Amino acid sequence: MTPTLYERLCADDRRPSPYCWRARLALAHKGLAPEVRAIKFTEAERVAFSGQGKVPVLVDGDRVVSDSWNIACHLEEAYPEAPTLFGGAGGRELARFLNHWVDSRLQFALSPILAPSMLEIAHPDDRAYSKETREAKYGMPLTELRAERPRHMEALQPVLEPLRLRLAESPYLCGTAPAYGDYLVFAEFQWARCADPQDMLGAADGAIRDWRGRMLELFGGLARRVPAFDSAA
Ligand SMILES: N[C@@H](CCC(=O)N[C@@H](CS)C(=O)NCC(=O)O)C(=O)O
Repeated sequence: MTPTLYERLCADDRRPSPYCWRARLALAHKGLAPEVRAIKFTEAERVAFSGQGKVPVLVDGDRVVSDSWNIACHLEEAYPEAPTLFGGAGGRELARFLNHWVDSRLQFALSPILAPSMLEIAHPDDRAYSKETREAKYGMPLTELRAERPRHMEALQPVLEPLRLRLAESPYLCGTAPAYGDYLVFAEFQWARCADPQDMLGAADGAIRDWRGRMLELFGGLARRVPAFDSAA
């Protein structure tokens, strides 16, 4: 039975949510092509059956799984014959650590850069909600946050350093082939690529750029073929 994935919908059919990209890529890694149902921020009631209001939500047979990490763990357990996402118990623990690093460092650094762009690509029905919640989060109008972009781009630089070092020595974060650790990190760049016309990477980031290009080609160009800005190709 085909699984169903609920994910975020923005204007012009954009799908920027990094959490949802983690799930999309994890499903593809397991050879699964879900039916995707995209919902607006103001349609949280459509996933209320999962006991919460956020996406991604996966419905796989009689299982309803919310939270991208829970989805990855479910897929690893439910599809043991398909390629592994974590490479064993130790790999899973390390991926969980990376999940926390991405959420608390990489995403934390990207969020103030991307928040004003997210308002620009918000679905028309979600604009008021997006403006109100994001301005409350940052404590300032998003126009003022945009003016601080150079400072936030500078703050992003040390956060990218572990990626520069790792990708200078290996084609993928997880080694010779991509796995969940790659999807965790790549999903953040895919978020940026879907939301913002300016590339987040600079002159020092050749190795990250090359890896991002390889990630865009995976699974028949799954991530490349969605509406996005070409500057981050
Ligand atoms: N820890 C969750 C976070 C999920 C999450 O925050 N999803 C966003 C995707 S856009 C969401 O639904 N936000 C709802 C909101 O901000 O109102 C995960 O890893 O899946």
